[in-house]
Amino acid sequence: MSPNASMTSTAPNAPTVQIVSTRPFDGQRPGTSGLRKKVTVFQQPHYLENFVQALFDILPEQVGPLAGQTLVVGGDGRFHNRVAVQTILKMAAANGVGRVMVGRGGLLSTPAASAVIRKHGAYGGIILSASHNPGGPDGDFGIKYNIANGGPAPEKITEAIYARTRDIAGYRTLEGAADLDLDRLGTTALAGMTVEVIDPVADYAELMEKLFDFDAMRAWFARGGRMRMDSMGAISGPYARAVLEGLLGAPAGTVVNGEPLEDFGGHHPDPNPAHATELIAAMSGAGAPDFGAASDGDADRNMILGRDFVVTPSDSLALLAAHATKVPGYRDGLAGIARSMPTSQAADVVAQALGIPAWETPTGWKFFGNLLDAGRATLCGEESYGTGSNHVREKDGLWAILFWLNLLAATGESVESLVRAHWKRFGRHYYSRHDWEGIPTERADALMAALREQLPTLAGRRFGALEIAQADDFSYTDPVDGSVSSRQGVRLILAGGSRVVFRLSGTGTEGATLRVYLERFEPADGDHDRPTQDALADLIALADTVARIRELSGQTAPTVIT
Ligand code: G16
Repeated sequence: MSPNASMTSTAPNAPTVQIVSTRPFDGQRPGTSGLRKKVTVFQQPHYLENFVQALFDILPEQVGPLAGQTLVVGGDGRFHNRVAVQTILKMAAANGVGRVMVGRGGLLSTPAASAVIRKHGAYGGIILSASHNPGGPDGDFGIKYNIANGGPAPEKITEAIYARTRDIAGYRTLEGAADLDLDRLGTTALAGMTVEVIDPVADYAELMEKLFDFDAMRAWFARGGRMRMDSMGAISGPYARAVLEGLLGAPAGTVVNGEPLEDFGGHHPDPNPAHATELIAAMSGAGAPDFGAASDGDADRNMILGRDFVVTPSDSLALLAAHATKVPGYRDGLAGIARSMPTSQAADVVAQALGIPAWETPTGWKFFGNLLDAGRATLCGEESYGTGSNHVREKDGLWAILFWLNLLAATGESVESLVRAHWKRFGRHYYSRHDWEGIPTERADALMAALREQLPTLAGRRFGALEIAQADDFSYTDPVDGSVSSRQGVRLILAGGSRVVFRLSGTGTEGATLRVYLERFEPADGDHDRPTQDALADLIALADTVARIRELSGQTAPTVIT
């Protein structure tokens, strides 16, 4: 026993509960999606433990008694995942949790964790992931808590965790407990807590079979339909292989980079045109497959491609919504469509045509939870390559990919022809996001402050042919629980509906990332064939003029354009 620990239970030869003294760490406030830091930060003694204990400390008051309850635990398999799972298991036992369901190897994709929480009526779950951020010893790690509906904890809970991390003085763990074998399915006991190692894929695959027309998709492959699914060395691999190559009979090799690796095999598992370059190249030219897709580190994001054709996430959401009734799980129609504020308004146009509500929420999947629980939205999506529905409470990469595959199979169309027909019917929202990464935090804060200061003076100002009609800082009042989230991004709304949005990322781990979101609408009978950056050129110039990005960031160009 370490000198700064005290025993509270003394059964001979059994692990005993120990309370370890600790001191608060700065900066344990969860961001857009949990606490994300460099692996080396998480490797500091007590760092993870403090956060987990803070969580266990606040849950009884925020949610209800934790003792005897079931928690789901798993992660995306990145470096430090196994170590962290063992730490959490011991702390869960020491904190009186009744049962933990953990994915084999400590693995669970984010959407699968959500599915398992919901199916088994768990109290909640702990997901270990830094999503699309790079992995490996020098990469990133992360932890987040999901509530009983399977979705990310709302701000009330994440703020309570943060508050607790600031005055934490000790954490509970087990002394004398060996690490558990997580690689064998089955049930073991850990100091009075049951640990059930589950197949990470089974519950998820069963759910997909309920939602999609597996016969039609099987027939699409049998007719010679060709697909390339790039798992980018991350956790979607086992899920995609089981569903596509297993249940749907896609040829072996349809899933590439399908082995989840601790460093993602050196991939930056961020499925967008800037990082999924292997896939973009493979989808080019006459011999390319019909359908291309990729997913991220924890399998909740998706990118959709046709041959020589990239679909924007905003268009993807709108198109899935427009065709939803062709898919078994959505045959009865949609209750509503929700999108994050910076996501293009393409989905709103579809919602209007369908006569259903369109919801606009702040960035962060957690904001969709109440709308889904209340039955006010069925499909949700974000410009950051996230799409999902009420089947779980996370965005779901493979679900979106199967939805597209189901549409290809049901319509006999190609990805490109579906998108072009969509634009012809609803108009096209040209869309791009410019990321300015690695800005020193003080500079980024100063840039946003200067922008906010100008807000009252911007409406009515003209920039060439463009006129700002409205300028504000987005604030959201949740229609279900009335909670208010303010300062969620600066919006410049132009006469005619084009938009420029500025916000700082809440998921980065180095300096600050300024995101500039650009959107311009081209009506149904307009020109849909312009290169995106050309179509947005005047908005890009306006963004730089108003926010003085180059001057205040000290950088000359965006680092990533998607
Ligand atoms: C998370 C959130 C998303 C958000 C994205 C980007 O995704 O769940 O809702 O859109 O981050 O956030 P930001 O712009 O603040 O970096 P993920 O896939 O990283 O968990």
